Amino acid sequence: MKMHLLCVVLYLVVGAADSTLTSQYYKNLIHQRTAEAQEYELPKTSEEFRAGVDSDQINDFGSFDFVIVGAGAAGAVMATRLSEVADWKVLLLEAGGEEDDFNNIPAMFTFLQFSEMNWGYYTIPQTRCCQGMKDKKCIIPRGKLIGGSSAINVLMYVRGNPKDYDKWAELGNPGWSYEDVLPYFIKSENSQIDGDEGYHGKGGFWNVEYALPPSEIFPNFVDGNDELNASIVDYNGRNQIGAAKTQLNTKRGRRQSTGSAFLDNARKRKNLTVVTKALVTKINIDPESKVARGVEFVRQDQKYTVAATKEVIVSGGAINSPQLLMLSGIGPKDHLEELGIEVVADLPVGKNLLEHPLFPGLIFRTNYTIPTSNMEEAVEQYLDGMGPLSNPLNIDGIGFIHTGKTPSEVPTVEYLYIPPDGSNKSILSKTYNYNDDLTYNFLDKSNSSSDMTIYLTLLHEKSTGQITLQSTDPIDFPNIDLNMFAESEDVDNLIEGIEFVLNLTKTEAFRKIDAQLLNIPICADSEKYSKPFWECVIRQMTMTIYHPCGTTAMGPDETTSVVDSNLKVHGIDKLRVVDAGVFPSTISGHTNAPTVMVAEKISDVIKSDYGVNNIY
Ligand SMILES: Cc1cc2nc3c(=O)[nH]c(=O)nc-3n(C[C@H](O)[C@H](O)[C@H](O)COP(=O)(O)OP(=O)(O)OC[C@H]3O[C@@H](n4cnc5c(N)ncnc54)[C@H](O)[C@@H]3O)c2cc1C
Ligand SMILES: *[C@@H]1O[C@H](CO)[C@@H](O)[C@H](O)[C@H]1NC(C)=O
Ligand SMILES: *[C@@H]1O[C@H](CO)[C@@H](O)[C@H](O)[C@H]1NC(C)=O
Ligand SMILES: *[C@@H]1O[C@H](CO)[C@@H](O)[C@H](O)[C@H]1NC(C)=O
Ligand SMILES: *[C@@H]1O[C@H](CO)[C@@H](O)[C@H](O)[C@H]1NC(C)=O
Ligand SMILES: *[C@@H]1O[C@H](CO)[C@@H](O)[C@H](O)[C@H]1NC(C)=O
Ligand SMILES: CC(=O)N[C@H]1CO[C@H](CO)[C@@H](O)[C@@H]1O
Repeated sequence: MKMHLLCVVLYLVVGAADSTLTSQYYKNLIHQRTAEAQEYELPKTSEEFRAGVDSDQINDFGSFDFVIVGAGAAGAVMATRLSEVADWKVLLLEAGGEEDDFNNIPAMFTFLQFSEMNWGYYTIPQTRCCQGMKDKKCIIPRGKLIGGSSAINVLMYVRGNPKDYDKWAELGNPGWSYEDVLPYFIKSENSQIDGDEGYHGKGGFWNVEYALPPSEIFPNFVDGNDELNASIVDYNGRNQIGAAKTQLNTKRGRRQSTGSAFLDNARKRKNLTVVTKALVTKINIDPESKVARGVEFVRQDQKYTVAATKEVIVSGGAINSPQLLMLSGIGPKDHLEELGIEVVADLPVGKNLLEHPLFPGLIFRTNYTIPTSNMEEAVEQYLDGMGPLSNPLNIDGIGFIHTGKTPSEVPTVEYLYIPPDGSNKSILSKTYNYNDDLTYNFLDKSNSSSDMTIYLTLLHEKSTGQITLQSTDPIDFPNIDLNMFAESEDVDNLIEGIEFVLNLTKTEAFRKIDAQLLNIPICADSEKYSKPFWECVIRQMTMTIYHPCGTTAMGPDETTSVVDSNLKVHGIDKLRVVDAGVFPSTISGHTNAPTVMVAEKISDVIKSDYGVNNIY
């Protein structure tokens, strides 16, 4: 009995000391890494690989059944699923490093963009969009670590609309209708939410939950939508149009990248080799037979070649995969010849860059003020799986509407409700890359204790951009031309979205907190709040919601697509692209969950191709 009591006392003392230590550890970690981010200069090239690229000695890294390029949202899932097959040897090559306790804190996502976890891309100077950004360049963050962009993203779990996938199938891609892909969304998921029955998985690798606690003014969002007759929905369920609490890929308040959710379950397998800090510079393709034989990569100043006996799987993401393909001779003939690259396959690689524009210009002063909190409390709450550190951007609620005259179940615009969170927004404004005028005269005028923001995302943009090579040097960044708002229809749809948000904030529910639009101090040549005014503001202020896709689109036709419906590169054997680049058309959601779905599905296709039975 006495012994027992002693144990309890000891446990309590040691446990408490432990949690103080942990709490101190997190406070120091946040302090140090946020300070580093403030100072960090984004790189201009992948310079750390220079010596390896220049080395003229090639080492042999051996042979694997599958070589996967990139451990991102798709690559980590591919490696996890393919290494389930005991007699397959799988190699996963990742240019970045490991995740850590810092990137796992959801609210630190803005700081990750100013660290080695981000490749560091910007667009080339734009003419019709990004006009309010420094040098007219939008920032294009991309994860460079295990988990890829899913390790630095905002963690919103938004699958898109059933009709989006039916359209993929209609475009000539059998097997991609909603009915076909829904089982794969469900397979990955471990849902903690009260979603529609039949649409959610429990017991999958990937957790889905709500951030806790909701903002005190979340009910205003619900009531305001209700006044406009927008229903409350499970947007990943039966009906997407309406409003809802945000579903997040966190687990007890911590980030669930595909690295931690999927790959961590597989890394101890003997048949899976994961190599970090390895930049793949070329896919080796036999020019005669057009068969992919393996890849070349550089690591720690050394150059290697590795053979893939079954397949090379490129999962570098919608920006990097096109670059790697083009460096390897797969791309638009004219562009490759211009750079002196021998053409292996003439395909529209890098064209059809789709991206969801994000308009962050609607900030509202309210008479609600959030209670002050401090880092101490925030860390304690985080250790309990909740609180402000668990919520990436405090996007408490989201909604979907269809603008335009004809009703439709497919939304055109998404709105994201961000109540005041009291955070220091200085790093957020850095992620916008706004010029001094917009920074000082607009963003800096907002007060994060009392201002709420409603972001707008255009879901089905008509304008497309393009990825091209800047040079044949693999450490050079690709050229990213977003080309948003080339089509005026995109501007019109976004303006309707703005009108909807202004209507929403004039409801009784939002009048209760006296929501007033913060002054937008630009575009003074046009009458304030007229259509030309909004068009001008949109072209200045709109950034992206970080959803590039479509650059290696799937489809049956080699003039308009790069891969077939099994994601095999047209005309090349033993080579697939599996990442967000293969989306053939836009989706009404965010891109992470669909990318994971794509990888889940193709893993089964590959298993089936090689006669493996444990198919889902
Ligand atoms: C800041 C941010 C916020 C976002 N927020 C959300 C959100 O809230 N919800 C959502 O659904 N989506 C969000 N997204 C988008 C989502 O994360 C991506 O669509 C998704 O991760 C894309 O997966 P992918 O596999 O195509 O590419 P990635 O996840 O980017 O993976 C590519 C991987 O390949 C590696 N790689 C690339 N080239 C090479 C090479 N040559 N050699 C070796 N390795 C290489 C990269 O380092 C990376 O790890 C966000 C993205 C960002 C950047
Ligand atoms: C919402 O529906 C009610 C009842 O049908 C109707 O009276 C009201 O005008 C509608 N409001 C809006 C904004 O459409
Ligand atoms: C916000 O953070 C920046 C950068 O660390 C700092 O310069 C600024 O003073 C902070 N602002 C407030 C209001 O604390
Ligand atoms: C922000 O708003 C709060 C609450 O209204 C107020 O106390 C604070 O002084 C404001 N801060 C600034 C910088 O205006
Ligand atoms: C905004 O409200 C006005 C007045 O009720 C209505 O005519 C208009 O259609 C609404 N706009 C949108 C985009 O919902
Ligand atoms: C906010 O403004 C509304 C509308 O004017 C008013 O009814 C409410 O009492 C105000 N709340 C606070 C806290 O000032
Ligand atoms: C090719 C290869 O390395 N296969 C091994 C995969 O893992 C199983 C079980 O761990 C081994 O038995 C195989 O030899």
